[in-house]
Amino acid sequence: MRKQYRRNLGIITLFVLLVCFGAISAIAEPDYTTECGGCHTVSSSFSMSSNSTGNATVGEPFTLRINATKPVQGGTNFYLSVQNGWADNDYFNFTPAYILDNSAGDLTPANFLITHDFTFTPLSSGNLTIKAWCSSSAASQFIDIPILVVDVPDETPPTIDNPSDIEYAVSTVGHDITWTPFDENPSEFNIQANGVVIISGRWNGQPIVINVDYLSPGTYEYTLTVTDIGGNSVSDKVMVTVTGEIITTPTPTETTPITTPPENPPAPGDNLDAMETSTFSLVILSMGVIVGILSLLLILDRRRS
Ligand SMILES: [Ca+2]
Ligand SMILES: [Ca+2]
Ligand SMILES: [Ca+2]
Repeated sequence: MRKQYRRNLGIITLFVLLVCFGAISAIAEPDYTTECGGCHTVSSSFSMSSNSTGNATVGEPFTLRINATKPVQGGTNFYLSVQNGWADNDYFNFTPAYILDNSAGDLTPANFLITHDFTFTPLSSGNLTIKAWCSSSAASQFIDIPILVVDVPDETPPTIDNPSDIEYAVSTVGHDITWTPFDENPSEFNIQANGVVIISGRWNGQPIVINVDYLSPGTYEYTLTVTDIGGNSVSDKVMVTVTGEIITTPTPTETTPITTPPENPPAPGDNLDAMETSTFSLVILSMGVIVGILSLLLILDRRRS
C-alpha cells in the first residue's frame, strides 16, 4: 500500500514538473503564438517604431526598418518578430522572422535594442496594416504600421481651387482662407506666409482652412501646397491685405513745468534808455523851475518900479 502511494506521488510530481517545464518553454519562445496569444503582458515601457512612409505600390518591394526597445530591468530573451497571420501581414510577401537581441539580423549592437530590415512586397491594394511584435520572457509590445497600397504609381498631381484674395480693415475679425484641394491619394500639406512655412501636416483630402485675423496693416502672401503619395504637388496663393492704422492710446508722460517768457523781455540797454529818459525829464523839470523863478522875479521887479 505504502509502495503504491509512493509510485502515485512520483507520477504526480513528474506530471507537475512537465507542466511547469512546458509553461516556461512557452514563455521563452517568441513565436509561440500569433501576437502573443495573451501569454505575455503588454508593457508600456517597451516601445517599437518604424521608418514607414505609409505608402507602397502593388508588386513593388519596399524595405521597412523596425526597431524594438525594452527597459534594461527585467526579462531575458528579448525578441523582435513579424509573422504571418497578424493584422494584414498576409497581404504582403515577406520572410517571417524573429530576431534575438544582439544575434543574427539585429543591426543594433546595443543591449535591449533590436533593429531589423524586413522586405515586404504588397500583394494587393488597400489601406493595410503591418503588425510587428517584440517580447521578453516578462512582457511584450506591438506596433501597427498603416500602409496605403496603390495599384499603380500615382503620377497625377492634385487639383486645387483658387479662393479670392482677402482685404479687411485692421482689428476686424472672421477672416479665413479655405482651400479645397483634391487627389485620389492625398498625403501632405503645408502653408507658407510670405515664404515661411507656418503650418504643415498630414493631408487626408479634407479642405484646408487658415484664419488670417489679427494681422498688422500691410499685404501678406499665403500659399498652400498639397502633395500626393507619388510626390506630385500643386500650390495656390492668396493675397491678404489689411488696411487702416492701429489706433494706439497715448501713454501718460511726466510733465515738465513750463516757464513763460515775458512778452517783451528787456533787451540789453533797455534799462539805460529808461535812465536817460529820467535824466532828460529831470533837466526839463529843472529848466521849468528856473524859468518860473525868473518870471516871478521879473513880475516883482515891475511892481516895485
Ligand atoms: Ca541589440
Ligand atoms: Ca495624385
Ligand atoms: Ca490664387
